[in-house]
Amino acid sequence: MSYAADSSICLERILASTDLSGLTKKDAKTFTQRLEVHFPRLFEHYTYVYGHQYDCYFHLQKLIEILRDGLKSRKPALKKIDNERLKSPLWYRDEQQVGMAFYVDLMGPTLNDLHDKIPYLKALGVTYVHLMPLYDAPQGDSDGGYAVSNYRKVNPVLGTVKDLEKLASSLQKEGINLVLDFVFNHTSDEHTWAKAALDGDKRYQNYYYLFDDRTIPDQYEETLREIFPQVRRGSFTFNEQIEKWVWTTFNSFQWDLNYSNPEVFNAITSEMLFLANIGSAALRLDALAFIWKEVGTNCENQEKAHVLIQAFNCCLQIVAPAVVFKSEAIVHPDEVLKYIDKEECQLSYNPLLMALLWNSLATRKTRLLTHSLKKSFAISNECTWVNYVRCHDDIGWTFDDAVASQLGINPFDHRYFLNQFYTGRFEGSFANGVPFAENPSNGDCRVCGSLASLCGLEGALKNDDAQGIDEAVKRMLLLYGVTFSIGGIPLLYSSDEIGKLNDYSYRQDESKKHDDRWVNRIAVNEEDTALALGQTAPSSKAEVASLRVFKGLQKMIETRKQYSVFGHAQTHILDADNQHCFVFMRENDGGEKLLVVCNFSEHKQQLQRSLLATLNCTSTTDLLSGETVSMEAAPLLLAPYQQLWLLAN
Ligand code: OTU
Repeated sequence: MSYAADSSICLERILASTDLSGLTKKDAKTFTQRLEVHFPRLFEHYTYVYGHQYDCYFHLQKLIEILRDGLKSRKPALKKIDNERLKSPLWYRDEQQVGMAFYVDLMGPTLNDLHDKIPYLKALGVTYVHLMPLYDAPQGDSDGGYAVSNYRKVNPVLGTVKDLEKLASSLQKEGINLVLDFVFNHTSDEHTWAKAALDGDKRYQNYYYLFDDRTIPDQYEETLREIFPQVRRGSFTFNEQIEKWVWTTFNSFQWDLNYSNPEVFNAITSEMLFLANIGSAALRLDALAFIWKEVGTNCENQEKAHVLIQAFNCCLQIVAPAVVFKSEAIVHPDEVLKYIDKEECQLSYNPLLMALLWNSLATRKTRLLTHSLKKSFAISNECTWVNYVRCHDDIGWTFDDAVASQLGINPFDHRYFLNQFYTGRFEGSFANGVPFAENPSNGDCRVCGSLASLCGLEGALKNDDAQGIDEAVKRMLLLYGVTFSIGGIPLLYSSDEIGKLNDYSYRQDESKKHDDRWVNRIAVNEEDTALALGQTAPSSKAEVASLRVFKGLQKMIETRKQYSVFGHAQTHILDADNQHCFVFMRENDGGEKLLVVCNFSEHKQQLQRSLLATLNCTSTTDLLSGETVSMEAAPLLLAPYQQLWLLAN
């Protein structure tokens, strides 16, 4: 019998014994209608993962009750947004979208203070705000909030759930979407589930991966990757209280949830719906690659991880269809692509673009960028990239080794070079980064640092080197310029917009000093915003540079919003006849065409003007300088680090 037939009988039975009397008539109707559309898929996914367990249908029935309760507690204002979004679901492809991610305490410092920061966000053109995890978490080290003790409680230092809801609706009124983290691979060891497990409750012990001895952990560890080898080796932590080994992919206080238990799927769905019902437009699926474990594999990107995420997506479609998923898979480019689908994650971080922009800046060469993006940039029309330059984490060099090898680049040596370059150990490097997660066994390493410090501003200011300062600012604008124009939602990382330098104060903080990612988690204070908004005049070379960065970004964002070709359009990555230049074309259904040409070197470059023929027009304007560029035969000239946004006239 086909799945479709099975699922309709199953749905009929479930509905016959599900009490919908607590729902309004309208909600009951909406609920059953949406179930008719989405239950077949949910059923297929759920039974694929849990069908072999004797109590699968019991849990499926319970899940439907959780969805019912989720819809019941969804506020009317959010239901209205659901209906609007159902009519125009692809809002995220729009050229108007510009994101920013920040920590509440580093920007607020409380949720209520953030209301006053809305003018700042608007001045920059931000329409999407990702608040870094703000849930209740252990005191001291909580992995920057990624160890959640209670999804339904805001960290009291930052405010309350009420404050968060209030902020969500204020942002919404200003046309700004709220994005929240859905940290569902693990909870903190202080979550009530973990506490019950520690008290010996078997039911909750089954929420996690606990082992009596090293036999099974040893089997898994043969093929696992170590995520934070500097802090702790391996992926398991021995817990004295219960005398068991706990699966902890990240820190020892972050316990991996056991998704082979359908009760965990249900419980987490309930938490997810709570977050959706706060009023978020998107949920960032943290560490989604790790949620399914399979012995003999690296336990990343497993098929069932995809099936589970699709099942979560079905649940969201039924209860909160306005909400979309953003994939945070910082993995091999081929694996990144597999999460991107209308029925899985509509949005995805673009770690390949991020890493290769930095690569091009270090090498002054663009062939790895060009070849890699030719292979991996195209995604479904119904989805979009979230393009970023820096974030709260380290930079991992996640390019495809096969593409590198084809170009004669030894991937291992090249990663070594990049780490040396960005940590300033390579002679002539402009960067001031900090090494992260250096693995003594295999030489792996990643890099931390702020945009400005990695682009050379820190060193240039120290040496009072005017040309160095100028180049650093240009590098920052070049990297962001690509994210604004290549296709997708650009996501600014707060403090980049005013080019702030590394903050080394974490080294004096006991709860932070072992985690160098804190070097790029930087406060944006009142002086910074006043300077950016022109309320105070710059009084140092550093401030002059900051202001240049802010104004430069502001101008590019403004420009992006004026032309629909920056929104939903095809992207063609082109071959440039100059190894220092990166070139791509955007083209939309309305016939608008944009050619973007970037110079990744500190020297002037030239390109054959015949490149402009791809625009198929008589003249073109560089939207950044406002200058008309002629189509005549002389070569096209680019100043150091210059980019051109050439619109066909
Ligand atoms: C994420 O990152 C968060 O961004 C980190 O801040 C957290 O520490 C971590 O999850 C745990 O919650 O390994 O080095 O895609 O790159 O999920 C960062 C795989 C990480 C990982 C990513 C993870």
